[in-house]
Amino acid sequence: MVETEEILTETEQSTFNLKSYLQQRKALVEQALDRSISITRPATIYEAMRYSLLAGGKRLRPILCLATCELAGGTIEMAMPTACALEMIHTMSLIHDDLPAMDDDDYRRGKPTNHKVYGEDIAILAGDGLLAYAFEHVALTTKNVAPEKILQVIACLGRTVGAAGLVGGQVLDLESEGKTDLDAETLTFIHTHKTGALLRASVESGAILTGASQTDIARLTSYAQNIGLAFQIIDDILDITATNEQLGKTAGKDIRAQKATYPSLWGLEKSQAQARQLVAEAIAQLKIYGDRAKPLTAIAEFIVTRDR
Ligand code: GRG
Repeated sequence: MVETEEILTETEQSTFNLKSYLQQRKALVEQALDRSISITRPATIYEAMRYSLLAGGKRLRPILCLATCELAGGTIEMAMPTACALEMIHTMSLIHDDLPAMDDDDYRRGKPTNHKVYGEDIAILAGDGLLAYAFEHVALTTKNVAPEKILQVIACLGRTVGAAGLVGGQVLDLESEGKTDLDAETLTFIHTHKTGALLRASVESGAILTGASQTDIARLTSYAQNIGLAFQIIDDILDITATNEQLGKTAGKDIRAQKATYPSLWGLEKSQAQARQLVAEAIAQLKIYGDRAKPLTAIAEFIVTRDR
């Protein structure tokens, strides 16, 4: 078991400026996303795709991919197409999750949801368009990476979005609606698939692109699995403690829907402690990389301290 206090104190003492790092990386990602899709005919679908893709958000998944690629000896340029694809996939999952047939929400990233602006039919197709384009974008625009590594990344993304990943997690989530007696194992299954899988792929793909060894990929994947679960626990906590304005989406939905969450199973305090422990375990995986791991270490810390 890792000593949480010891690791967090070390991180706090580091001189790494996470705020400016995140701002700078986010700006690079936003620029690349803006360039990735232009409006052509039929304009409606391209506008709907761009509406959600460029609506903001923390850009955590692309930033994780870029940071892992750099840690493993690669460059931002090598990873940017995959980073953009991860954000396209994430955005499509938000568009579909917000649909009336799914979580039914009107508000996302501080704006009306895609179907509220473009209608359900176009919102479904905007999600489909983003999903398909994510794969095309990686295949066509990745430079200075061996073709077999690009193929591996494409396979990793496919596994992540399908029934073994996001789709499977979403199905179990839908089937669990109204069940207040959900056990921790089922809840963890839902979240490792629905939320954790894409965070894991963000880190794994960044490492794959550089030709990292299986040992490094396994170590970095373990980091990602821990932060993925911690991310969801904090998401559940923020749903209770934060405002609509803070989150840019509707807060308090889980309690209103009587949904089983980590805080409903364990309470707020134990959930917070569990998230901190997971982050400590994640950071422990990075120790071997020394200063090169500062960005990933600081991002893990950000996951438990974030307020939106
Ligand atoms: C992938 C084919 C395919 C279908 C989608 C709808 C669905 C299947 C899955 C739902 C996935 C989902 C919405 C999970 C929730 C993940 C989560 C915690 C999102 C919030 O992420 P943030 O806080 O959001 O990073 P921003 O807006 O900052 O990017």
